[in-house]
Amino acid sequence: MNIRIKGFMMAMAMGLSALAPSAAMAQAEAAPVAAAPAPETPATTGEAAATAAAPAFDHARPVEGVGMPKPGETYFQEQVTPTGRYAWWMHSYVLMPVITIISLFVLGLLLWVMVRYRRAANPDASRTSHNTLIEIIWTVVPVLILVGIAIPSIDLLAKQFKPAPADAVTVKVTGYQWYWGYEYPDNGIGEYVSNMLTDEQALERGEPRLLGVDNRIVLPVGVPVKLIITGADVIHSFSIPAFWVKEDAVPGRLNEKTFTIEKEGVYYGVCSELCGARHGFMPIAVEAVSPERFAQWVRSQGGTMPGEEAAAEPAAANAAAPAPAPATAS
Ligand SMILES: [Cu+2]
Repeated sequence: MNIRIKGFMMAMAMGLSALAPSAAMAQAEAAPVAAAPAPETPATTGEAAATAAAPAFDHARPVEGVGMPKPGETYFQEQVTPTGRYAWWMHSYVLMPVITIISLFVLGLLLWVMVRYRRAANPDASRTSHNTLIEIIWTVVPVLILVGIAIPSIDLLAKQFKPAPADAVTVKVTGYQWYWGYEYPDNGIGEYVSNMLTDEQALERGEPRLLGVDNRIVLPVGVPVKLIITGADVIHSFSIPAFWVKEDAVPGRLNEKTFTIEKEGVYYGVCSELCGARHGFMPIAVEAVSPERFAQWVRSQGGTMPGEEAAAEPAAANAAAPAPAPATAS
């Protein structure tokens, strides 16, 4: 019997290791993040925007433990969006206490019944089958608990799916096998591709392993952001734990996600829907910067800010005929 189980386990283990050799190798040969030269300050030195012909933009360096998982961590990342903080509160101060109290209460009842009414202590069992008061209590109390949970829960849901205001910064996110494409339709920035860095590149740039990318999404803080999320081939899922964002990227469908980032920094996420062989190697990196720096980045990519066009138009109208030609930033 024992031998048979052992044999089965061995076969399972061998089968599994045969299935995922590349992942195992990648794990083995990789250097740990901790070995990277720890970027103590979020200095803006180093890597300039890769292919920008326009003014260069210095990207921020990630800060160890911010916007990324920490070693040994079992809880949520620190939330940097209002809905994220609300959801965190809901989880930590509503759901967890309710779950804990109910579990302990039921455990206590079970232990009490098992000890107090065991056959040795209570040989002559009661034949009672109904008790109106207790039946009302065990119907009404759970209903009240559920209503109490439903109120903040529905409120949170409504906040998460509130449509973005018209002036929100819009990014179209497309999931591909196996990388992400980002486009800023309102800023005239066409789709660019974001790929994972190799272990060597990540180490060199002080980026976390398996999370660092060559081209990040850059977003302003304090401004509503609207993501339009879709998939090009199979279903992917765009997620950033620090924003409490996780949205499926489905081919032929546009999903929307709105949030406002409150703190500057670099935040990481991963594809969260099994999408094929390299599902585990299509990370997401968001660089949250001040609105001024965001405008700077947009110009460095050859794009324009919607405000710039609006400011230029009245001037043109005053000078001459109502020229419809949009101003182009240089
Ligand atoms: Cu994917």
